[in-house]
Amino acid sequence: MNKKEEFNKILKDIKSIKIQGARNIAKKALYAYSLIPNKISKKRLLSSRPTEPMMEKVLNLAEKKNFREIQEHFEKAQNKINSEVFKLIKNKDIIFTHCHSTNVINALIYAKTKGKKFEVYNTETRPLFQGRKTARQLRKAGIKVTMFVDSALGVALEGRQKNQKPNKVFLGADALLKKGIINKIGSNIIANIALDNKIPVYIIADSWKFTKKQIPIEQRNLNEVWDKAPKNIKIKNPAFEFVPKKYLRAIVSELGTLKYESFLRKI
Ligand code: RUB
Repeated sequence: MNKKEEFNKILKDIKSIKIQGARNIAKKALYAYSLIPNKISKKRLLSSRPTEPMMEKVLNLAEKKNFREIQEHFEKAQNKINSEVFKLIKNKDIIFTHCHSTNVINALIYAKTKGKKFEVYNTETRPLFQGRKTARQLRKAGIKVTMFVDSALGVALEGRQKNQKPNKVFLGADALLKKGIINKIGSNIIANIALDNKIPVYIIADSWKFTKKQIPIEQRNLNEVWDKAPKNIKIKNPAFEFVPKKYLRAIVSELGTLKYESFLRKI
């Protein structure tokens, strides 16, 4: 494959969600940009997933800085996040998560390899089922996983018996904003139900996802929801939603485990 073909393949994989999650997208976009570093390729990459400020951050940096230096940030930040999440997890925890977040999954796997005993509840995350990817990766690492259909997330969070009720929610984020965060559609209702059930919600996210800009919510292809749907049926397929900061216990980033206001001051 020549550079142009490789660039186009990455772009296609980002658009189709084969490469997904803010961190993976930003990492791969940086690599793709290194193949063809010009304004047009930057523009094409940025328009592939509109709700991804981390991708914009790394591509802006790539115009001025050395690629390797930027690349190193991902691992360094993840290591710090891992040690912060390790401190949060207690033995016998049931941790609820949604969609597929590499920041969350890496931290859970790290905690497991360092001996923490906990289990995970997750959602399948329709329409593209990123929850299956999460379940597979966690299971492969030896973590007990129970997956729920999305519409059962209330049941999952409420837990029929005390020992079945999640006691922490870990969500990733695509964007960290002044007033709250943006993450996969469903995150806001999860945060609401968690609050009603006194379950703390932690956002596990690299601080490079922070932006002062207004971030559009990506509307995805309707065929993802219902391929060849009858005509005259309206379908909505928003990929993400906003979660206000009042629902969040803390943000766990490479800057530490911080209350939202402290995180904002630090960033
Ligand atoms: C993925 C998603 C993830 C965030 C954070 O959505 O909502 O929670 O992107 O992920 P999609 P990470 O599958 O539509 O990209 O921790 O990997 O940056």
